Amino acid sequence: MNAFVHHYERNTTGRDFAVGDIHGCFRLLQTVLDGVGFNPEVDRLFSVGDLVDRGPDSEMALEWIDKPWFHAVQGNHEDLAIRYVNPGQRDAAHYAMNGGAWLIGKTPHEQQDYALGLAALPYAIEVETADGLIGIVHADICGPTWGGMVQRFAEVKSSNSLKAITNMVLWCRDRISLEDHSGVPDVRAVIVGHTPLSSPAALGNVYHIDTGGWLPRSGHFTLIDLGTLKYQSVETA
Ligand SMILES: [Mn+2]
Repeated sequence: MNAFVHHYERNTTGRDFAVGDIHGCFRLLQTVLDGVGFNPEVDRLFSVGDLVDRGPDSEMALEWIDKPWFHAVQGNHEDLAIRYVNPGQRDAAHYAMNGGAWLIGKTPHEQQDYALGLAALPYAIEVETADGLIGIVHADICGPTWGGMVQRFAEVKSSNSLKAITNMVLWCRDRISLEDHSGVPDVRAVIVGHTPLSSPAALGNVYHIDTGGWLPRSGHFTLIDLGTLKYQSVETA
């Protein structure tokens, strides 16, 4: 195990859920959690990343990351935010086009705080469940197996070798666009977001749960119960 991959033991007292891309809709997400009777004392919520950009509450991201029951991986929008704050990579026009106006408008000190907080998130999370290990990444795993990806993360020696992995993990859409049903053999399931769908879709044991909760009118948040792998769609409009 390493800083890029976080591991969680089985939750023996409550439920575990994962949710698709949040994109600055934390208040809406809270109403969804209320809708399933989420109990922060015993339940846990895992996020496939893309906490920020586009929606109205992106500045609440650090507050949510601090919640003891909320555990997120980085998405490509965390990557965009971190890169925007890095002086050598700053491209305000590009980031604004991708929903980053909320961060562009902050002071340099505040921007630094957000970049550090988002960069502390892992790229992958694994959760023990009664029926086996479940992996969570933003877009897709890197390589054919979960264990192989974790091993590659552990062997990272340079920013280039990290980037070779995160290019896949944060950005890749091949599995969904090619309708690849081959799945991931060494885990019970993998949960991903990144590509908004009208309803959640399992390709083999890879569950795509981003139903565009942040999209006005057309979207809604989907939760997946990691115990049962059943979806819970909560209408909030
Ligand atoms: Mn994304």
